[in-house]
Parts: sequence; C-alpha cells; structure tokens
Amino acid sequence: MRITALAGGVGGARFLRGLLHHARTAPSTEPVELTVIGNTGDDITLFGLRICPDLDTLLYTLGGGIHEGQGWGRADESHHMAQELAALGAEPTWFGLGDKDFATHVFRSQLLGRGMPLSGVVERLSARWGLDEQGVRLLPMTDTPVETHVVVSEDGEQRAIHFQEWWVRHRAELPAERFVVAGLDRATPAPGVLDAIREADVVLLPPSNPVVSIGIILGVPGVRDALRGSRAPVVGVSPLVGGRPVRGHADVCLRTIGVDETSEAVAGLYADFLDGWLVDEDDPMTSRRGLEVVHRPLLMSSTDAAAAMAGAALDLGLRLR
Ligand code: GDP
Ligand code: FO1
Ligand code: CA
Repeated sequence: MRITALAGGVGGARFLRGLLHHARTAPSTEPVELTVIGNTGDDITLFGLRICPDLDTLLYTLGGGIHEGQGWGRADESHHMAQELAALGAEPTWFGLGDKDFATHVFRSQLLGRGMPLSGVVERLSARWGLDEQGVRLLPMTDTPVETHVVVSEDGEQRAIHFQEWWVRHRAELPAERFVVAGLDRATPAPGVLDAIREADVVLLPPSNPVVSIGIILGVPGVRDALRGSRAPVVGVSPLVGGRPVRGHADVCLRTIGVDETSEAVAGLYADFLDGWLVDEDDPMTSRRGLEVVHRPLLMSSTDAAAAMAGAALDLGLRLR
C-alpha cells in the first residue's frame, strides 16, 4: 500500500513513527511504502552551514536517534562546538546546536557545496538512518532554497525576521503581521513529490502545524493541485486537543493568518482536497457534506498511542477509497 504524507517536524515525525509501528504490528495491514514530503521552510543558514530542522527531526525520529524529551535534535548530545563558538563571540547564540547534530549540517553543506540537490542529500542522510529498510522514502518538498520569514512589528516599525528567530529566540511572542516565504513562488516540487501524491493509495496529513509546516508545503507550486486531482482519499489529523495545540505556537500562527483555533477552521484550510478528518474524542466538530469526521483520542503520549491514531487515520482513508 502506497501512503504519502506531508510533514513538518515533531508532530509529523511522531505520527509517522506511530504509522510505521502500526503497519508492523497490526496483522491485517498490507506492507506499507511510505513517502514523506517534508517542509523546508524552516531551513536556515547559520555559521555557514545549511540546517533543515524539520527534515532532520523526521530522520532522527524515524531512525531512532531523536532526543525524546525535546522532540528535536539528537539523543545523548554534547555541546562543545556551541560552547567554543560562543567563546569566540560567534552569532547567533539563541539556536541550540549539539555536536552530533553539527555533523549532519557539515555533511549536508559539503554535499550542497559540491552541487548535489537537497533531495540527493536527504537520500544520503536517509541511508544513514535506515529509512529505506523501513520502506520509507523522505523527500524535501522542493530542492529550491526557501525560507519562511515573519513580518513583525516593534515600536510601530515592521521588519521581516527568519521564522526560527521568531519561533526560538522570541518564542512567537513578538507580534506577527504575516508570514512570507522567500523563494516559494519560484520553487518547483522536488523530484518524485507530485507523483507520490498522484499515485498514492492514501494521502495523510499528520497533526503538523497547519500554517508553517503543512501550509508551506501546500504553497509549493503544483502540490495543492496534485492533492485536488489525486484519486487517493486525503485524511488529516487535527493538531488541536482541548482547543489548543499540543505543543508549540500553532495557535499564534493561526491567529496571525486570521483563522480560528478550532479543528473546524483548520479543516477549512484544507477544504478543497480533504476527505477525512480525525479530531480529538472531545472535539465539538461534526461531519459535514464532503468531509467525514472521526473522533479518537489524539494525544501521542507514547508510540502505541501514536500508532493507534495513525491506524485510525489509515482505516478512515481505506474506508473512503
Ligand atoms: P514542528 O515542525 O516541530 O513544529 O512540528 P509539526 O509542524 O510537525 O507539528 C507541530 C504540531 O503538532 C503542533 O501544532 C502540535 O499541536 C501538534 N502535535 C504535537 N503533538 C501532538 C499530539 O500528541 N497530538 C496532536 N493531535 N497533535 C500534536
Ligand atoms: N527549537 C527550539 O525551541 N530551540 C532551539 O534551540 C532549537 C534548536 C534546533 C536545532 C536543530 C534542529 O533541527 C531543531 C531545533 N529546534 C529548536 C527546533 C526547530 O526550531 C523547529 O523548527 C521549531 O521547533 C518549529 O518547527
Ligand atoms: Ca517546523
């Protein structure tokens, strides 16, 4: 069974790890070939190195190397590089990079510097993390460098800062006017992205941030049209539990684009292609014409809980096929 998923970082990675666990343990599930289309709008160049937080979170989580408590970065990290860089007076100091993580960025930057496209680099990193053995193909949404920026207003002045600076340094507390994605209009989908959507049996949207993760992938020219045109049912999972995002600042992101912090409003962002929508067991949303809404416990408190969620999303997709 060919499953294609669009994913951001932590929420996407935990959900997809659950999906793989479900596919391995549920006796009735046919073998899964999973293609993951990862958000690259979070990408940033620091210390001369290209850093791809969402792709790395997917690689480390699915490959078993993630720092479970943080949800991003490597387990059993040391921070000698960051300490030495700080001692040198190198900027910035607000983005935490561990030594093992640094190796990923050095390797990626070396390959990019030799002219390899990002999708080629991701293939190399996927081999390191054993994704192929799990039937997983990770694709960046595009090989074109794109970067999400946030237009913030401070003392009546507007300026654009990188998404990571807004999210990590300012904890999304700096009033945001809008998001602008540098390079997105000229971006083309990475090789395999559109075919993976068109040829899937089921397309899944994990509970990733609807604005700065899924929303950015949908902005890559051609992706949204491919979803609209795909014969595969598209099933999404709400990132909201108890009317709030489980982690991070998706609520601030939604407010910034003028969308209510409800599962109904989030589903509205996908209305032109969404067929099924998983919401939390206590969510007040009900089904409506063209959209099948299913209630399930949506807290990924363990891999088993994430597997149950992913299994429910997959079952809904198969039912809508
Ligand atoms: P990021 O790139 O690291 O921010 O990760 P994603 O964009 O993939 O996912 C972030 C979203 O995942 C947030 O909006 C969270 O609300 C959502 N999320 C995280 N954990 C859970 C969970 O256990 N259940 C649900 N339903 N959503 C979750
Ligand atoms: N998130 C933080 O909140 N603080 C950090 O210092 C931080 C460093 C970092 C380094 C590598 C990496 O792959 C991810 C990192 N993240 C950090 C997470 C990253 O900023 C995510 O993009 C955001 O959490 C939102 O998607
Ligand atoms: Ca992200």
